[in-house]
This record gives sequence, structure tokens and C-alpha cells, in this order.
Amino acid sequence: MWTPLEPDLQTIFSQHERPLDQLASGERPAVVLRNVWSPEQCTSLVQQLIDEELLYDPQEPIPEKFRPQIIPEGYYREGRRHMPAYAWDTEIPQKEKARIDIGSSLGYRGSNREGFFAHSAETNALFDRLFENRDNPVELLYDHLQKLSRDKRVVTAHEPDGCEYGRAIIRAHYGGYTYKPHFDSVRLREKRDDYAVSRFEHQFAGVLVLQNSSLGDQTAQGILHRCLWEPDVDPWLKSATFHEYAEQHKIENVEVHLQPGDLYFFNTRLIHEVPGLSGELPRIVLATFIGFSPDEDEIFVWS
Ligand SMILES: O=C(O)CCC(=O)C(=O)O
Ligand SMILES: [Fe+2]
Repeated sequence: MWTPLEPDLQTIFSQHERPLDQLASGERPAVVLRNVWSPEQCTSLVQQLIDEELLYDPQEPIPEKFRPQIIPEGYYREGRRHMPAYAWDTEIPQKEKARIDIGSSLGYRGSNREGFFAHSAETNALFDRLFENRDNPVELLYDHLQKLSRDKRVVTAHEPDGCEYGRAIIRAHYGGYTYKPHFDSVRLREKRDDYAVSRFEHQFAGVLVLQNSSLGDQTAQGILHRCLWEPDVDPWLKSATFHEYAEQHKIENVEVHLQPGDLYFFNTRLIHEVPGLSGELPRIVLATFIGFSPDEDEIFVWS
């Protein structure tokens, strides 16, 4: 059975000395740390984001000012190209399925280097202000990652000239926004060899759930497939037929069932997805990418 390591650091360390190595090799699908933040802390942060008009209330029509910020499903850019590249060739993205980012996504903004670092500086200032007088979920995430690494230093990703990446991003997924089966890699997918983060051997995601989208007794949850990306999987990802490939090759998967306040880490080279659920509330997460090499002392975190 291919199952996540959980539910807390103590239990995980009693099974594995170095849990991040288990993610790097793909031996385990995820590290899940339950209830690291309370549901009340999650609700209160989401309310503050709505009050400050950084997110919109899903009960209201989409306010005009958010329209230009909407990121359609499947959107990412490659290398220095300024044209959007869609991860999936098949469908025209739908409008109501909206993603709003609070933060600076390298995947979305990285084709303009100067613009990306200027935007990241603004994000980091915004996060300083947002968490000035409240518990800081970004520090919480970095802190747990540091402990999981045992002896490495966890730092916000930066370039040799000192430019800092955004230290985390808050993403809200409205209207059943879906991440179809995909992988993430600055090295292998986005081909950003002009960024320092591309030197790491492994890329992980660290995601804290702030709000679930639920419909009846269902909630939107991520699925990890036991398949580390290789070029031969690409046609299946691009034509959105990965599930057929998985069936043919008997690829296992796990649904990682999370509540607000749960934090999980996984290897983003694993084919993964978050099927959307058009519930009452958007699924909201605090997300990071993580650069990890077994023989490097530093772990880089960005968004
Ligand atoms: O929202 C999530 O849980 C994961 C989204 C995702 O695909 C990623 O962060 O790489
Ligand atoms: Fe992803």
C-alpha cells in the first residue's frame, strides 16, 4: 500500500528518520500534518482576506476589479515565452471557474523576470502586513518543513543578486476550478533555467488548507498518482486522458483527504490533480513550492 506519512511529526519520525527522502524517491505519496492550524484560525484569515477585498465573497457576483485577476484553468507559461501555454489542449477554459491568487506565481509571472521580482517584493510586503498582528501560517509552514528536513536551512528562494521570490501564495478556487492531472517542475516543465530554483534535484509542494469546497457530503480533495513524470506520459497529460493511461498501467493513487488546518507536502513530479467541486465556498489554500537536493544544506521555498 502506498500511503501518506501522518499525522504528526513525532509519529512520522518514529517510522522514518528522513521523511523528505521518502517524498523525493516517490516511496511515499505525501507527508500529512493534521491540524497544525485550528479551523478558527483558518476561518478568521479567510474573513480578513474578504474584508480587505483581496478575495471576493462567493455569494456575490464577481466584482469588476477581480475580473482582470482571474487565472483560467490549466494556465502556465514556459521559459521566456510571453504567450500563455495551456497544460491541456482540449478544452476552452470556463469563466465561472475562477482562480484568484494572492501572491506571485513563478509559473504565471516568471516569463517577465523583472516584473516577477518586483511583484514578489510587493507580495512579501503584503504578507508582512497581513500577518503583523496574527498567527503567521507562512512561518508555520516553513517551521514544519525545517523540522521534517532535520538539519537543513529553510529559506525563501533568492537569486545570487539577493532578489527574493514570493515566500508563499494564497490561492482561491471558485466555481469548481479543477487541476487536471499534471506535474509541476521549474526544471522539467516550465524550463526556467534562468532562475536559481531550477538547480534543485527535487521539487515538492507544501500546502496548508484554509477552506474546503463542499457539496453535500463531498469535499474537493487532491489525488496523487504513483507515477513520477517521464516524457512518455506527456501525450496523455496533454490530451487529458491520463486516467486511461493509469488504468492501463495499473498505477495506484491516493486521495489525500484534508480538513482546514491540515498541511501536506508532496513531490510535484508525481502526476497529481484536484478535481473541482462546485460547492458553496471556494477551496482556499496557502501554497508553496520547495526545492530540495539531498546533498544541499539549504531548502528553497517559493510560490
Ligand atoms: O491545491 C493543492 O492541494 C495542490 C495544487 C497543485 O497542484 C500544486 O500546488 O502543485
Ligand atoms: Fe500541481
